[in-house]
Amino acid sequence: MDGTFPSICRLCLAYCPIEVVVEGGRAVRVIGDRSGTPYDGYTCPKGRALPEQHAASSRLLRPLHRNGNKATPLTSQQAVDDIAARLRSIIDTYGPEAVGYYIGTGVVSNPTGQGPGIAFMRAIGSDLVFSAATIDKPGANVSTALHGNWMAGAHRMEDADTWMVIGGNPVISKSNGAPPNNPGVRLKEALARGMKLIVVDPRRTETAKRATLHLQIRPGEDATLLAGIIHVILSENLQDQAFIGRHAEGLGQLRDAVVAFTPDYAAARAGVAADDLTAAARMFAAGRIGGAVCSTGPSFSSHGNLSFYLALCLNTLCGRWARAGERAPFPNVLLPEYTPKAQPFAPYPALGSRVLSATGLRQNASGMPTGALADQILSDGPDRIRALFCVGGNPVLAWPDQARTEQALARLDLLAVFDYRMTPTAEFADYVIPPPLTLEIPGNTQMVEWLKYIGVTRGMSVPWAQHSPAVIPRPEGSDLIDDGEFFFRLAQAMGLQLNLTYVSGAGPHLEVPTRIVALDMQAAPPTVDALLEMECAGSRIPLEEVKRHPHGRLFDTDGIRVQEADPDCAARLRLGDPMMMEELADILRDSPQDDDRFPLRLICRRVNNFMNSVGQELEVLRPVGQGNPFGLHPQDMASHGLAPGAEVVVRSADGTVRGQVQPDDSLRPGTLSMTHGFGARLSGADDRSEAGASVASLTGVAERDRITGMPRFSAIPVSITACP
Ligand SMILES: Nc1nc2c(c(=O)[nH]1)N[C@H]1C(S)=C(S)[C@@H](COP(=O)(O)OP(=O)(O)OC[C@H]3O[C@@H](n4cnc5c(=O)[nH]c(N)nc54)[C@H](O)[C@@H]3O)O[C@H]1N2
Ligand SMILES: Nc1nc2c(c(=O)[nH]1)N[C@H]1C(S)=C(S)[C@@H](COP(=O)(O)OP(=O)(O)OC[C@H]3O[C@@H](n4cnc5c(=O)[nH]c(N)nc54)[C@H](O)[C@@H]3O)O[C@H]1N2
Ligand code: SF4
Ligand SMILES: [Mo]
Repeated sequence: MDGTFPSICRLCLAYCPIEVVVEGGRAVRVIGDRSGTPYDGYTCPKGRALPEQHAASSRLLRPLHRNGNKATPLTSQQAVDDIAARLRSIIDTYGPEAVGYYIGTGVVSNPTGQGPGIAFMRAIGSDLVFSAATIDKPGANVSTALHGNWMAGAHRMEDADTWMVIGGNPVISKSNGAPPNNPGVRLKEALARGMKLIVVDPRRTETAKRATLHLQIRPGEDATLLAGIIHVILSENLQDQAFIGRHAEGLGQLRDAVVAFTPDYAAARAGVAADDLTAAARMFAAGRIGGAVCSTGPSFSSHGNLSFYLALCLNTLCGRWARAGERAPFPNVLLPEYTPKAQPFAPYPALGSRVLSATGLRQNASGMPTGALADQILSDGPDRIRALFCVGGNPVLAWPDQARTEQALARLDLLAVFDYRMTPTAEFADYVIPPPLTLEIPGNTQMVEWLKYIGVTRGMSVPWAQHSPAVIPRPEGSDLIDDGEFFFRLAQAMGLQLNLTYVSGAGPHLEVPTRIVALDMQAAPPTVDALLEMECAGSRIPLEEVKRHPHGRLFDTDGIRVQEADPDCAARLRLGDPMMMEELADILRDSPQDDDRFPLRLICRRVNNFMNSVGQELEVLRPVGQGNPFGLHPQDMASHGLAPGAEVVVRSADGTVRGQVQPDDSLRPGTLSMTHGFGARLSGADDRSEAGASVASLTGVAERDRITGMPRFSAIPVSITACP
């Protein structure tokens, strides 16, 4: 049916409300929904390219079986039956632990599919479920475990007097650091009302340009800088002693651990002015409401857990948590009703019991360490992974050490990739299973709310919800299968029972008890609509009610106030976790060494046209021939004798890439900036330089975080030389 339909863009976690113009059963145009949503009609180039994404000639419309270089189409039922047979034989020979599952960022587009997939893994008896969370910000959940959580949630930026964003650029990423609903405008409003914004970033980003104070840090020194800020707050007695006295412990240990991080020492190491560091500490400690939020910058550049932990300590020292009587900062709408209480949830173990034999790394509060997944495939241990489901991910470009990733994928007995296009990862697959795309399936905004469980101060902080039915039919003659239906049919073919689990919380801190739903395995596969219904059963506002507002709605929060702490609550937030304090002491011991071979530091940056590797295939987002030029400060261009647009080779200890260099005066001198997600596979004969330079081939696994296995994706020592 033709017309203009309200819907939700689900390409990134902002979930912007959109209107889709449909002609002849095809989406022809996407515009922002201006009907008074809290997004004010915002869209980005990716969202406006949804019509091209859906109609792209590169899109896969039926499953493929690949054998060597030959790819043969097959029906979705054949794919299910073939994979069931091969999996049965692998499990019979090696046991269920030979099967792994990797959840990539693509599942953001249809989160319902993961319930059946994870239930399938449980049904076969394998706990080897990995996700991109452990190569993103695993420190978010690990630090929450070590520090404890606050049951009412953190302060909202919309109310804040003072705000600090550490290594994030929410104006572009719509992620950590500002609300996802049009973050640029939300920041502008907050600043206009007088909020002070501190941004810590080696680059003068779109967010840093708005900052009251920008600390242009030397990459990799966030923990040093934060320890310095805490030093100033404690030595000037700026902390909220009443809050700490009632709700926290370990102040003495933290105070001792930061003694050596004087403003002079910390600022010199972090490459900022000592006066600016002191000013940042005073600015952050002033005012009643505020928050410090870490994002990928500190996570990627080493000591990620510690940086996230120190940011939590900073919030606790200054009492940046919602108090009794205040409005609940994250009022659930499509999540269940719960009671936000002004009390701590005590720290809990950051490490699980499951040890991966290849690396000795353990499951952590963010999940299985994806940074060690390739090792698990290349291992000869008893828990070697031989079959992998890769759902909505692109390991070749996203995991560290690209050559090693490719070696691992090539070694698998069975690789099933769930993707709508032939990525460099899909080129290694035995089966490629394409799903329908967002405009062809229903969806709702529960996912955006759910983000609050990943670390703190994230997710939607206004009571917004929207549901969208499918707005266009699937392409004629296609045989597409969504992830949920696939795993249901696979379980049916293997005679397994699937039980879905719905968790509302972080670790053991649950807002409501976990719900388990047993699927009827004799019935037809649950549709995406049915899975959405199951997910939202028990939501504070019934899904039926949300559906009555096709353009979405801000639901009221009357009466949702933060409650007093339980009178017998003895839980305390922990400021001086011993493992973290020890890591802080390590930082004092090993000061950074300059390496003449690699005088520059590579940092990563996201851009508006791409969502990780998504969007590369569309000409509207990436005109023919346009790669990912490297950014270098004009001063460094000059000292290397490079002209704008020069062809260069960038080298790290782990690899080499070629590309063009462009001057970028927003960078801290001494850094080189690249955008990830570009590039082709390394093993393969043809020249694919038009795919751009792959950052993954410059990264290695030598410096994985010892707790999470988080690889180094930033602050990587590199050199640059002109091509002859
Ligand atoms: N060097 C370097 N490495 C990095 C990063 C970096 O900045 N630099 N970033 C890290 C971070 S933060 C992350 S989260 C990871 C990301 O790691 P991945 O999630 O593995 O990588 P993506 O490129 O996001 O892959 C998403 C895939 O999902 C597919 N997809 C899109 N929509 C759908 C859908 O509806 N269904 C299905 N089944 N598939 C779909 C896309 O085509 C794409 O191939 O990479 C990490 N790796
Ligand atoms: N348009 C767009 N949006 C996206 C994505 C995308 O690819 N494109 N990806 C999505 C994903 S998977 C994620 S995880 C989020 C990530 O969201 P963000 O974390 O906001 O990611 P970036 O925008 O790359 O911002 C990271 C910043 O860290 C800085 N940085 C690098 N090294 C350091 C360091 O050592 N210390 C400090 N303090 N800063 C450092 C970089 O200069 C950069 O500005 O974005 C999501 N949203
Ligand atoms: S920011 Fe862009 S990609 Fe993300 S949901 Fe909004 S329109 Fe879509
Ligand atoms: Mo990410």
